[in-house]
Amino acid sequence: MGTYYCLGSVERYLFEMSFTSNRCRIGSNFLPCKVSKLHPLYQNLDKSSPANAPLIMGILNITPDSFHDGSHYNTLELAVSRAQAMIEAGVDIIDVGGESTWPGAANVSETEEIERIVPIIKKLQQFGVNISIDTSKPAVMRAAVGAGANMINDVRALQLEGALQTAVDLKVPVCLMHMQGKPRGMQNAPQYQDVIEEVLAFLQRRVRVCEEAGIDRQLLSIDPGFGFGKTLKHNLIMLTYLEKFVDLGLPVLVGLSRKSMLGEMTTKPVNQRLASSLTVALVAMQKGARIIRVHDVDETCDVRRVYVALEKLNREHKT
Ligand code: 9MG
Repeated sequence: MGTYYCLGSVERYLFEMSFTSNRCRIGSNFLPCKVSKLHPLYQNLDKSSPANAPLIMGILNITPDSFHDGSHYNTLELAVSRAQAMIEAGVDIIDVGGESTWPGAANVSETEEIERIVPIIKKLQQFGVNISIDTSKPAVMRAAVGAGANMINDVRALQLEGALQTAVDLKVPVCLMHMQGKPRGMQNAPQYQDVIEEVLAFLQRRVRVCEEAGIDRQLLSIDPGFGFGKTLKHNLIMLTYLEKFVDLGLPVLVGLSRKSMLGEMTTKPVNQRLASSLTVALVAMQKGARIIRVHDVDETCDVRRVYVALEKLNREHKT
């Protein structure tokens, strides 16, 4: 009888847990995070998604190799339809990027980056979805937020000239990521005495610099930067001890999706890393990551559904 009741409640919960495409940008759901006040963007904004669920950030790269067609019109059309599919699947934030950060990628000028991202952001903001801009360039940050982006995702943690002041002025949430070295050479023998201590110390330093410059702590999130100047072992240690980053009391963002560390473990090419990406997404959720940056939004939302159902049952059994 007891088992029957529990099963019934899980089924009912799963049934009630419908993710709609009607996204809202402000909300105030419960969140077991160690910060006293949390910016609305870091909470579950959609009343239909379960309280306490981690947020899914969908990757939308607007680089020439992202869309096979090449023409500007079709790039815009394709990017918008990809974004729409992510919204239907339950995405919380779409991360728009106009410059690739993989080691072999070519540099892109500020003007080119702005021309790539602004038309797409203008279109996407009509859907009411949260939009983050994946850039390190101050002018791109300003153009993106002017067009409707409401978050900055900076893999250089606001260290480029003018980036810190720009973030102060824009007053939107910012993700500060750790990277050892620069994208071009970062994977040439990265070294740490203690990867956790060093990455934690860097992030704490950047948080302090941001707060001293006038950025409200509530706006900040942190990211250990999987794959950015780290060997497979460094990445595995960071994932194993992800709670240490969560313990800093700021929302933790992780990007593991399809990364080469998964290729190293599975010997699979990038287009066959779905299973390994979902596995690490679940591990990150279990360890308290607040935002999971992924390519495969639909499948990761399924992982989240299962994770949330298990968590809810766990909590019910503890009370
Ligand atoms: C842009 N980008 C690529 N990988 C990333 C990661 O792991 N984290 C963040 N914040 N951004 C990333």
